[in-house]
Parts: sequence; C-alpha cells; structure tokens
Amino acid sequence: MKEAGVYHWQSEGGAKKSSVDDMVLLTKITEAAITDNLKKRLMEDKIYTYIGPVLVAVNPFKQLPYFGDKEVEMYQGVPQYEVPPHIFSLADTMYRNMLIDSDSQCVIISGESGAGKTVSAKFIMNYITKVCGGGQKVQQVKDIIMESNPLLEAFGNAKTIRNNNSSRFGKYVEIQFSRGGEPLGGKVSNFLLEKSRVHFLNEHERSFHIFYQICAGTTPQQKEQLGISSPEYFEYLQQSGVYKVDGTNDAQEFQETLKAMQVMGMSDETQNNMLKIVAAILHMGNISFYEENNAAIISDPGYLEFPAFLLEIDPQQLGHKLVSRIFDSKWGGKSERVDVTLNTEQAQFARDAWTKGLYSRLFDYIVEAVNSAMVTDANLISTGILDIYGFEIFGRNGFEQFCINYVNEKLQQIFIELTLKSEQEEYHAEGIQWKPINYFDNKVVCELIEEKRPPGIMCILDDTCATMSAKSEGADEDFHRKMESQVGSHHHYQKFTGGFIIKHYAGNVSYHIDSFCEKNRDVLFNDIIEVMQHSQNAFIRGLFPDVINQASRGRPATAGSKIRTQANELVTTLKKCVPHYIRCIKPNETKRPKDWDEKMVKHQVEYLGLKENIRVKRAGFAYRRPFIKFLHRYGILTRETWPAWHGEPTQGIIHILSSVHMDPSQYQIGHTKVFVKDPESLYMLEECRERRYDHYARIIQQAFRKYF
Ligand code: AD9
Ligand code: MG
Repeated sequence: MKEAGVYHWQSEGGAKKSSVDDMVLLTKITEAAITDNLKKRLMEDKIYTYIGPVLVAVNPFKQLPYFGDKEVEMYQGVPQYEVPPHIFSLADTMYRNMLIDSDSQCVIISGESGAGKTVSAKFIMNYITKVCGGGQKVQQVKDIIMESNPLLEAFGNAKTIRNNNSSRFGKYVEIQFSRGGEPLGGKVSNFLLEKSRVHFLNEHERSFHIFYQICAGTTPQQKEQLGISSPEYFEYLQQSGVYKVDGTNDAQEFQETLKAMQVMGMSDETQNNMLKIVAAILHMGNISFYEENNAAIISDPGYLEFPAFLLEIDPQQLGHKLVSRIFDSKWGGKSERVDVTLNTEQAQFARDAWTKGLYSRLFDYIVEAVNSAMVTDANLISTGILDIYGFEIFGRNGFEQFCINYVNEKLQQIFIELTLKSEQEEYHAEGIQWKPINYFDNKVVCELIEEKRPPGIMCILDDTCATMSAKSEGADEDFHRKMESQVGSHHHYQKFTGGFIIKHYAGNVSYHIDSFCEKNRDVLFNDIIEVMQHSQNAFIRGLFPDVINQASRGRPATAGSKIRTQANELVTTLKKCVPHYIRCIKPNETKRPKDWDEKMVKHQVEYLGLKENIRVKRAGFAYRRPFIKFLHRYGILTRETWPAWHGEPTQGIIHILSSVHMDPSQYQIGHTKVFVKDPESLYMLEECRERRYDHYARIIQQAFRKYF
C-alpha cells in the first residue's frame, strides 16, 4: 500500500512532498495553509484534494488529460488512499458502497457560480455509466442519462457574467440500480428555472442557449418555416447585445440538442413543435406597444401574425389578450366579467408573462419526457447527483438570486449538520474525550428566510402577495416595510433604500426589492391560458392542462413557497441516503487556467468551512462501529475472541486491539461504539484480518487433503 497522502501523479525522482493529497495531513491548519496547498497542487495540474472523504475540486479552466478510459480502469474497486485523489475515486466509492451495503447514496456538489459543479456532475455520471453492467436495455438507460445533459443544458443553461454555461435551474439526478448494480432507470427532479431570463437580460449576458442554437443551427428550410434569422433581429436577444460565447459553437450544439431529443424518444413532430414554441417566444418579444388615452395599442399588428401562426392560435385573440384582461367582479351579489384595457406597462408585462409561462412549461415538459424515457417501477437502490445553481452575487440582485442563494444556504446547512454537527454530537453522546470545534452554523440564516413562526422573509412576502395584488402600486414597498418591522432587528438582515441585505454564509448580498411580489406570485392569467387551450396544435394545448373553474379558484402556490417546499423535500431525500461531498472552488474570475486569485480562494475556503472540516476530521475518528459488529468482524484476530467472545464486549475489543499492538492513542471506547482514529490503523486491522483468513483457509485445505 502507498503511504497515505503522498502519491504523486508524476513521481519526479522520488517525489518531493510539495503538497498533501489529504489536507487532514497538513502540519498547520490555517486558511492560508489550505489555500497554499490548493494553489501548489493546481499549478501542478492536480485539481483534486481530500479532506478525509470530502473531495475538494479546483476549477482548472482547461482540459486535463486524466479523465479517459485508462483512469476509469485505474480507479475501479481501488481504495481511496491507494491512488491519487480523483473524482472517479469518489464515484467508485459511491457505487461500491451502494452495492455492498444496499444503501442509496448521494453526492452533494456545492460551490459558487462557475466553480465546476456541472462539470463534476457529468464526470460522475460518466464514470458510473462506464463501470456499471451492460446489456441492451441497460445501454438505453445509460444513453438517456448521458444525453439528458446536453438537452437540459440547451434549455436551462445560459451565459452569465460569472459562467459561460451557467445552470439556471437546479437538478437532482437519481440513477436507479438493481441489487446487482445494473442501471434500470432514473429520475430527474428540477428546481425553479430562472425564467425571467426569457425576457430580461443583464448586460454581458445571454438568454438560454437554445435561442442562439436555433438561430445558428437550423437549416434554411427550417429558418423559413420558423421565421428565424440572426439573433440581432429579436428584441429579447438584442437587449444585451451578446450573441456569441467564447469556445461555444451554437450550430454544432444545436445538432447535439437534436440528437439528445431523439435519444429521449421525441418524434420529429414533437421536436418540430418544441422549436416552434422557442421561435414563437422570440417573435412575441418583438411585439411592441404605444399608449393612447391610458390604453396600450399594438405598434404594428403585423407582428402578431408569425407567433400566432407558430402557436396555431388566432392572431386577433393574441393581440386582444395582450392589451386587455378579463376581471371577475361582483356587484350586488351578481358576478360579472369585465374586459379591462391595459396600459403599455401592463401590456408588456402580459407579453412577458406569456412567453415566460410558455417557456417554463416547455422546460417542465422536457424534464417529464426525460423521466418517462427512463422510468422504472421497480423498488431499487440509487445514486443521486445534486447539481444546482451556485451561490451568486451580481451588481444587481433580485428575487431569482434570493431563491438561488436560499437553496445554497440549505445545502450548506446539510453539510454542517452531517459533517460537523452530527459528528461532534456523536462524540458527546458516546462520552468520547473531545475538544469541541467552533464553526458558523448558518441555521439562523435559513430560519431568517424560511421560518413560519416567527415569520421569515418568504412568509412575509407570501403574506404581502395574499393581501394585495402583486402588480398593484406599492406592493413591494409594503413588503419592505413589513420586513423592517418583523425581521428588522435580525443580525443577518439589514435594510437599505429600495432593498435589503442578507448576510449569507458566503457573503453579504444586497437584494433590490423591485418586482419581488410580482415574481413571487408568478401567475399566468386565465385569459392567456384559455387562448393557449384553443390552439390548433395538440402538443401546445397539452402544455396547458389547467382547469379554469370559478369554483376551484384557490390561491396558487407562490414561487417562494414552491422553492421552499422543493428545498425541504430535497433535504429529506438527501438525508435518506449516504452522503458524499464535493466542494468546488473557483480560482479566479477571468476563467483563465493557472490564474490564481488568492483573496477569492481564501474567501471560499473560509465560507465553505474547510478549516473546521479539517479540524473535526483530524481530531476525529475515521472509523466507528458498535461493539458487537466490531467483535464480529475482528474476533478472528485472536484465539480468545474466535469464534465468539463471551466476556464483557469492551474487554474483548481491547484484547483484539492490543494483540495487533495498536497504539492506545489511536482509539477510544465509547458507551456503545469503538472509535478508531485514522484510516491507516483501520487498514492495518483489515490486513491482519485477511491474513488470518488465509491462514485458516490453508489449515482447512491441508486438513481436507489429509483426510480425503
Ligand atoms: V453555475 O453555478 O451552474 O453558474 P458551475 O456549474 O459550478 O456553475 P461549471 O461546472 O459550469 O460551473 O463550470 C464552469 C466552466 O469551468 C466550465 O464550462 C468549464 O469551462 C470549466 N471547468 C469546470 N470544471 C472543469 C474541469 N474539471 N476541467 C476543465 C472545467 N474545465
Ligand atoms: Mg452549473
């Protein structure tokens, strides 16, 4: 076995110990030492480093040569410490643990925007699909899992200032296996798509990739059919003026998107319908208004024709519903429907709500299609891969960043609970001698956002939306005022004119209050739904199954409450699995290889709690087992404990450990479990056990030969 932690990729003449593979081995545990270790490693193209079982991954911003079939081979079934740190090793551990223990596993990938989460998730899927069983049906499941990536990315990723391929939705992909380890199915759960990107772009950013892909990759015939020309022609894309992304070929990626659709089993007709919707959205964005006597008028009704043609709806209906809306009013006990004209601002709002609604329903359809392509009803074990949008701070942050950062806050909470808190709680419960390690528990920030009693920010927001029309003047200001009176004194909250600051685990973020209520309410007006339900196209009608019924008009769930429910369901799902962690680190904002921004990395090391993680791991115990299980496994090591130990369990355990000369500083005996400090001591026990087995096997063989 190799010495733990000092394996080098290229053993340059005996390998100088320039950096450590596992930061538990650092001589000094300071943020500076951790940052320095990561830097040294990145400069040698080593992007992976461990903290015990946690994998830290630094984004190299360049392709590295160690992700091929050779490495897949090299990491299969090999213990973590015998090979250089690698994401394949973590994937392998997950897969094997699942098979050995029949327990579902999950990997939680966290880190800020552009840190490498999505790339890591793909490496894991790639590794697992390569090493698990074969067969035609199985191959189909593998293809669907792998091809779901380009498809979901085309519709759910976009260029932001922080990442050229930024995930604008979160996803949890479960691969379901038979007990024998063959993938039989899978499931994708998605979280809140940032749909406002359809109609609003920040400077230097793009909309979802698919919009540029259809402009660049469609055939001349398709272009004519969809009325597609260059992206500059479309107002929705033109507003940021960015059309190209370095290193991305939209035309080529469009072909991949089409291929992925095919793998999902989408027919040519379905694919065509999907493209028609994407094109119709762009065309609708070109409809503009002017105002006369407080009423919006469509600037050029000619612009209604093409989107109506693509959506197979009546252009006049489309025009009518953009500038007016039916309100239900009650007068003297009688209910009446009144057609009210909208002003230009409201008309633009209706147009954008329409395109946003269409796009998000199309996105949900795609996720559903991926799921039905690989659905299985067998009750199976699984490995889950969580890849969400990373923590982000922009120049101007709105409701979307608030939701994204809230989900990140929840994930940090799981990490803290499962790696720092529960570990220390167990030592305490077992009466193990232990010097507690302080860390920042972000539970307070989660509570500030999601608590019901006393109400946190999301409750206050829902409350505001319930009591007044979100689009009505002053709704956001009312929300602002309510927050001040209800959470104004919270340590992690601070008000400023026009917004508020939350002190998140990863930094302070200023949120602008503007549109919070409207985005939280997230309703698609019934009139619009009705128009879509009258489309001549069955696929489009299918995206609007809503039942519009006066009697059943309850209050629809708000965007905030949906993400809160999803986040808490996710936490419950993750807690049922054996967790693994990848902490991604972004070394710079320039996206250039080997560019090291010391301050930026140190900040991430700090807020990810890597120092505390190392301290807990180092002072802690790598291995723990209930007394009986330990005796059962290692009883074979001594005559007195084999085949059974009849005395006091702790005496038996001490007897075994002293028989292998384990240093007493290496273990502690708790109330119900024995704790062994480092993995090396554990390997030593395992080796002794194997030798014993071999020894007995030889004796039995000899006896066998002698008598038969
Ligand atoms: V976001 O929260 O979705 O905005 P991610 O997902 O954390 O973000 P992503 O995985 O998309 O970041 O990585 C950003 C870019 O960094 C990729 O497009 C690659 O160009 C680059 N990257 C990340 N990891 C690697 C890697 N292991 N090898 C090479 C990488 N390039
Ligand atoms: Mg991503």
